[in-house]
Amino acid sequence: WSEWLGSGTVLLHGFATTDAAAILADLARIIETSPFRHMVIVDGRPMSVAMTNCGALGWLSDTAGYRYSSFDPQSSHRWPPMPDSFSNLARAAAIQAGFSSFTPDACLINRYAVGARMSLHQDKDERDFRAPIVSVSLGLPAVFLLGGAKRTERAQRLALIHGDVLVWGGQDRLRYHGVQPLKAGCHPLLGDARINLTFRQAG
Ligand code: MD5
Ligand code: FE
Repeated sequence: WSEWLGSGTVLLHGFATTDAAAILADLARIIETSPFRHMVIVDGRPMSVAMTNCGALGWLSDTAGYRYSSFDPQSSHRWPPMPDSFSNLARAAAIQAGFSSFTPDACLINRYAVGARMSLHQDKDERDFRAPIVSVSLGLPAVFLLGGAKRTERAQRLALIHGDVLVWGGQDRLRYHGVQPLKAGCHPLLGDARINLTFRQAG
């Protein structure tokens, strides 16, 4: 079932559950070419979340800042192509939320180990904020923080479990958000990790 959390935000409960095994099989091939790595932020400190990308553009962070690039700086090759299992799921989710022309060109893949977190931020490295963002949660559950348009607005806590898909569009596209430190657990498909796929139209 689906739940509207704001004028442009819809939570599609379990939308990715049936495709999860196929997606994880495709992910295993992606990380053979572009493995997960801890990118650093401007001050040189590594992020607790490990990341990689697939698709024409990949999101990067290093001491020069945040940006999208066609190339994986670690392999100096292009990011692996976005598998059909990924893009079909993202487009189907966007359609459910009323975005019929969403064509993701970037998929950031976040891997949370126990204790990994993402502090409150906005996603604003993309060219056109009119395109929505689709986010797929797999593996261990997480507590998602959904803030407002300003950092100072108090954040709502939201439990995201394996198979949940969120679509952020319209007014909600630029809300502050984050993820609380991952709690220990064991998921039958992913063990002690959470994987998040974030689909964007970045270019
Ligand atoms: C995660 N990742 O669970 C989240 C899912 C990221 C990131 O935040 O930047 O990699 S994406 C959640 C999201 C995306 C765009 C807008 C909003 C939330 N929002 O307005 O709340 O690893
Ligand atoms: Fe984000």
